[in-house]
Amino acid sequence: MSSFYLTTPIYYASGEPHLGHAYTTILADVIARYRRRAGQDVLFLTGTDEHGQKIQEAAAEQGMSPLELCDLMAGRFEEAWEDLGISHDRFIRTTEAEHRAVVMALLERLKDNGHIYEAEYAGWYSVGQERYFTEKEIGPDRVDPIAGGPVQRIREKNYFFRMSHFQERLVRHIEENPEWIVPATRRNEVLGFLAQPLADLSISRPRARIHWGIPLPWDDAQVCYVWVDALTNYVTASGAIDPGAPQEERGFGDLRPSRWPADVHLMGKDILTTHAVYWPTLLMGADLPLPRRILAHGWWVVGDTKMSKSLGNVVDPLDLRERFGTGAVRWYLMREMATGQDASYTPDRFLTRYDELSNILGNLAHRTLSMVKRYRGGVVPDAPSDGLAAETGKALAAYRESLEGYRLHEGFAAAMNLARGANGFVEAKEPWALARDPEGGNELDRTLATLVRTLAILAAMFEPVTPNKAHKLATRLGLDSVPLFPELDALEVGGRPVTVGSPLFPRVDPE
Ligand code: ME8
Repeated sequence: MSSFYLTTPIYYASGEPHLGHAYTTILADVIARYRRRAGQDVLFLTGTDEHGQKIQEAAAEQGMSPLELCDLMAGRFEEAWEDLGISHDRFIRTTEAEHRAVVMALLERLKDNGHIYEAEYAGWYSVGQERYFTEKEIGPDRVDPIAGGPVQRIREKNYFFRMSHFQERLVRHIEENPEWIVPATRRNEVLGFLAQPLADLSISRPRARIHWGIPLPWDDAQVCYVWVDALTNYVTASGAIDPGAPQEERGFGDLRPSRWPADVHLMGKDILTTHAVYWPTLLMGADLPLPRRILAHGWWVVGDTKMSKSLGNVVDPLDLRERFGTGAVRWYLMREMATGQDASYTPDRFLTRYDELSNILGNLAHRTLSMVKRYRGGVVPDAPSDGLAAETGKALAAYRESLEGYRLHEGFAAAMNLARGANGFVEAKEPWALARDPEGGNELDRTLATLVRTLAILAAMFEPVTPNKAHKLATRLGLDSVPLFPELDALEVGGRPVTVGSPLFPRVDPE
């Protein structure tokens, strides 16, 4: 069985989960579910980023210890993911002992390889992004260029990683692997950034200023820079490094069988540089293989302003879920955003997308099941079910290609189009007229069997995005479970008892 390892960012434990976090995590979940459904052995990792100045300050503001705050917030993220149907295999917290040991092993490795040196440093630091920016990046107003927050002038002794040493190798890697960073606009952004000389990376902070972090193995007065700590989570969870083993046997690279390298790191475009520049150069420095792909998606905005805690316009996905259900939130997020581009949340668009589920897919299921009940006593006729064979084949191929190419919005558009086409098939066949026609029996059997078969295929196509509803649909069709993709060809629908049930996506009052 082939394996697939995918990751989301680990979210800062300083704030509540919001729609943006939900988007990336649902995106990962959809891909994970699709891959499992296609027969792969998946490792799906998410978690929380728990060290650094941001957390230290947030905890102090709330009168808690940093770990108390992290325990609380990690719990909030885990609950949110449970409510949104996330099927992660591992939730990592950077305060775990295993992670701490792996970070220390990695730092030691970088040092042994001669890539670390000590120096005095002065620069502009954004606590919001937990990173330094150049004069040019912060501009005359001196704000962090990503979220517009404040930056502070810091001068102190740090240890540095010779990131500059890997610049050429990184550029070559990006040029030789055009699909390594997707979409292409993001890849060009990184290449643009790398057209300038790359500075070395400060990888530590004096403990006197920031105590909340992992100590450097060789200098207890310094803690590891939080991004180096955080990025390493992907390796920790892969099992590539056994921190308990002696240094020579720690299994960097290919010594220890593990899930490393990741097949894809998913993230928002805000943290592309850290993933596409810091992370691969750190891996090169530690002689570890690079992840196979980096996907940076766009930004959810509200109306036309960025969603942000300070603006107070953060959309709470759990609130939407309470009113419309988990499937509706997941569907909206996946269907509405073209992977890679920005998208705007508006209640109107949310309702429009919900209506698709209700009026097209839900309606197809309801009318099909009702007709099987009314005309055939609730048992699917044992007749050829090939009425929509060409449409189905085409839709499935487009869907699979889109999901494998991370164009999920296109894949789900193809799935919804198939449902739309099947509704058209109902109108064209007029089963109600066939039922009245003494000669219409065979044609009616064929029509109903075709519709049930199409719904079974739609259950498989919708399972990654609306898992609960897809399972419900499969049960109503008389199936034991949602079929896997390799099972679809041989699927028999005839003779199965169906249940009509209440609408899968009930109509809602737009108010
Ligand atoms: O950056 N639209 O954590 P974070 C789309 N701890 N996606 C959004 C979004 C929005 N408006 N807002 C947030 C960190 N996201 C670090 C990551 S990884 C080693 C360390 C999503 O809590 C998106 O995935 O600020 C973005 O990259 C991430 O949340 C940032 O989460």
